[in-house]
Amino acid sequence: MLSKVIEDALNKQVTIEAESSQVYLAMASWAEVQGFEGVATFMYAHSDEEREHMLKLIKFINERGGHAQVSQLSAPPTEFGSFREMFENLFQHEVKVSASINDLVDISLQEKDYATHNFLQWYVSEQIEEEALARNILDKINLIGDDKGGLYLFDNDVKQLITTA
Ligand code: OFO
Repeated sequence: MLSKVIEDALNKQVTIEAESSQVYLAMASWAEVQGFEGVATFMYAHSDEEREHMLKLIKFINERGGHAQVSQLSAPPTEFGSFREMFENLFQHEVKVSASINDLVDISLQEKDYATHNFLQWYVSEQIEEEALARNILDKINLIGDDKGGLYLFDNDVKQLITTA
């Protein structure tokens, strides 16, 4: 059975994952409108992944006797300026998500809820991967700079970086 403190904290994370999904969906739509099909495909897939992260939390909360809440979400930006700005935004977003997962791990220890602590380890590993992926993409974008041909190739290649977690 979840304590109220843990249930509330997990529900806060449900909202964060749902908002992540919306942010990446907005990025996908922006990239698609700019004609960058590869980046759009990458972002649509990433948005789906975040929805999976949200669903995993919902199932866990309900399985443990809590009640997962579906709440109102804040609207993501609609413009992202450039690839660099957009992926920088994605990286910063993931850093914030990692901080919130770390807080959750901390709360689970304070509450001596070892089942939740164990469940959260999946998110801890996932965040390491997601931050590394975002950093890797940013490095590539920085190498390309403003080279149009390079951006075209990047758009083509980025689809291979789609993960399925
Ligand atoms: Fe991007 O890993 Fe969930 O939020």
